[in-house]
Amino acid sequence: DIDLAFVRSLPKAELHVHLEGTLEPATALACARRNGVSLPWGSEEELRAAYDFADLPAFLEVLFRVAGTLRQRQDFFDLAMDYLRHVHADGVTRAEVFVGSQTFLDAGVPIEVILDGVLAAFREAGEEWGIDARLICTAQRHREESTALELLDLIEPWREQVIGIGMGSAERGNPPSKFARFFAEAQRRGYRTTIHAGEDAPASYVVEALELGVDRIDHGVAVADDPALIRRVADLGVPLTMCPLSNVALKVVPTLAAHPLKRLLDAGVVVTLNSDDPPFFGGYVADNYVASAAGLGLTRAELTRLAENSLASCWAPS
Ligand code: ES4
Ligand code: ZN
Repeated sequence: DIDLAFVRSLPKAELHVHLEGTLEPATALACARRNGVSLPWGSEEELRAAYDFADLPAFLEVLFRVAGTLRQRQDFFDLAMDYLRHVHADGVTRAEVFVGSQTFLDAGVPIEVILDGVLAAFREAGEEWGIDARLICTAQRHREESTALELLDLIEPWREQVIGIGMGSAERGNPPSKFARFFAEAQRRGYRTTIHAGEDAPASYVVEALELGVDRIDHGVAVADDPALIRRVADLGVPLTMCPLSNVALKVVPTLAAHPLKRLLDAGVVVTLNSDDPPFFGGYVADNYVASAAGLGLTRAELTRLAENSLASCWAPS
């Protein structure tokens, strides 16, 4: 009896969403045309047909290609407004949003075009809808650590408008320990930190992530494979920003019924539900609540707890 109306009625935060991963197929094609960027997909149907991913690396290849169509300040502004309009209607009152600038910097987009476009939309959405949107700058782990450190220097003029630093991209072979100096430097500069861990790699990557002293763990699916780690994450109270529809789409779990989020919640872990890259994985944050409830038999009380966890796990002051 869990319907979208009930989930929408719950005040909630979204803490794991990649802004470039919210780009809808039709918008991407329009950006490509307007900005003179060539894509291997000519129509919305062709593009949607490419959203059939074998694994995380296969998805990232498509994502970085699609995200490469964003070039102008207006593209970033519109993308952020479209995302915030959507989740405001879904009952999201606070959002802490990842922006992976390195993809755009590679294409020659200046950092101020990216950050000023996004931040202007966050301000306007706050004024229009009362939603509190904050920026988390993410670095990509398939690159050298030095490039992540360069990103910290590049965003220095925006330090007061950046709530934290995160890290994504191809997990296996790029363990958290590769970025020990980067995370120490981000923390020294006063940022909160998070890292994708235990999505496409084993529990040992989550152990390494905890050793970095991060404030949240993105995904953390593999925590469920290690009873001692479940206890440690629960005792530390480090939130997991889980993304069930993403995990099914990228074959991290076979079905929603097999997702460990309920088991972790029952064990006292601070589990939150999020969308990751909504149009790529078949749903926004409210859809993740509804689908998880259907797959795992979650009660209204459990969904309420998940929403409360999300608000309690925000970095921005309430
Ligand atoms: C990701 Cl770098 C990045 N962007 C979007 N989704 C992701 N999942 C893992 N890394
Ligand atoms: Zn993610």
